[in-house]
Amino acid sequence: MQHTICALATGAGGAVALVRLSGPEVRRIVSELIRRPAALEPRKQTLCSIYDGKEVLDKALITYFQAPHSFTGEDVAEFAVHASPYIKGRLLELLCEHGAVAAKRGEFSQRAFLNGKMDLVEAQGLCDLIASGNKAAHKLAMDSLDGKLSARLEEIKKRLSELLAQIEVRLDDVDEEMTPLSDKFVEDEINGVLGHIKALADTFSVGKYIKDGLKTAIVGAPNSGKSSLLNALVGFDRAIVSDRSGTTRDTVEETLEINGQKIILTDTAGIREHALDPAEKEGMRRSHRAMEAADLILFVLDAFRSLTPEEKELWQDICRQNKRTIIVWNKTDLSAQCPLLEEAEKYPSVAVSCKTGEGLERLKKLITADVTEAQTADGLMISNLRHYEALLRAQTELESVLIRLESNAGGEIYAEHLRRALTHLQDLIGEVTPDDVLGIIFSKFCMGK
Ligand SMILES: Nc1nc2c(ncn2[C@@H]2O[C@H](COP(=O)(O)OP(=O)(O)OP(=O)(O)O)[C@@H](O)[C@H]2O)c(=O)[nH]1
Ligand SMILES: [Mg+2]
Repeated sequence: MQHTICALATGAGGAVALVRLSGPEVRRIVSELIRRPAALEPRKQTLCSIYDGKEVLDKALITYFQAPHSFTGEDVAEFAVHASPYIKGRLLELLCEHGAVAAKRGEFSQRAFLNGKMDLVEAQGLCDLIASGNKAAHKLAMDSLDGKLSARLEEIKKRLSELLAQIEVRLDDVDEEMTPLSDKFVEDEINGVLGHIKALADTFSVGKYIKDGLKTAIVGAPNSGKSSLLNALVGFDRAIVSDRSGTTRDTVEETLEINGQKIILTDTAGIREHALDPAEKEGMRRSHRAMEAADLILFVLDAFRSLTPEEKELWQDICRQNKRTIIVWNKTDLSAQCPLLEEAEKYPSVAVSCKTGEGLERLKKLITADVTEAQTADGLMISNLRHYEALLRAQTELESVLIRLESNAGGEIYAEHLRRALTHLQDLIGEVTPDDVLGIIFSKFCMGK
């Protein structure tokens, strides 16, 4: 039999806290604590005294949800108690003294999943929803939680299953009474499904930024205005600005929201050939590290002066990294003309002045441009590495069918690849996922969820 589990579902602070209890013993445990059997009516809140021995621990609002009409699919009670650390802690102790056990991370969600209340994609959406800190991340999580993403995956699975059935039925047709499937038909079907899978997988590059934030490094020569740019974008004096070269030593990080998206902005030490001291040298090493870790590079140049040899070298270095990069010509209040930069036409560029604020709105649009472009037609996106990898595996199997078609390998082989592709999609939704993997996935959820 399943244990009855309990946990605090709310964080620190506040006036009211929520304690959750789920499992077969909920009615008994609650009745013992409130000393009023039969007081619980499903989906109704009841004000009850919770007894700790002879004393009343608190007066709580208890909501009872009867199985299977609850979040977990089991009997559930939620106690809204006063948020004193003593009351919260003692209530959990009392619940355990009466037979409940402390829930593991994500255990309520895991039970909801096991009882068919939601699939793995929806459960992940729920976890992301709780963590979402901005509008874009919220939408992404909501699409996953309310089943839009699962519905798309089901459609893909259905199409593949139908194709597989058509192939398998012909494998059993020893008398060859059925018309064979043409290679063209199989190829078209596979290509159709591949199109959907690839479109979804392609959104990962951006989906993960929406969830985790876009790591953006501001790099360039000393005095080009990197720290000024950081300050202008975040809207306050975060980093020290001065007219002396080599002001910034350590990297300075700030998280902000641009057009509803999370951006993790890092200002770095200016790169030049000769560092004044070991601290500046270490600063430059950190600049390179930030550049390597970044998803997006803002290369800042002083439009007022021509390029130094070190700047040219740094630019070559950036080009070699093959990363999303935006060229930012700064100080356009001093000069209307930007010096020539090799291969600049390959990258988006913008002229700004950190002093007057000119061009900053355009820069912000460029920073978030990828997200607007990368969405599928209906805005569905994936942001989870596990989902991405499962889609890639399914994609590889389908591409194998296309290759095998060329050598006329036969239905047995096509069916095998299709079965494997389907298994990867089922794993994504959680239909065939082994228990230990489920345990790992749910252990990343928060307590009380
Ligand atoms: N006129 C003008 N001056 C600017 C602009 N942006 C920055 N400056 C000035 O340029 C100088 C250097 O600016 P910083 O932001 O400290 O430059 P940095 O790239 O961070 O320099 P390091 O930290 O030394 O690498 C300061 O005197 C700023 O006031 C601008 O758009 N226009
Ligand atoms: Mg600086």
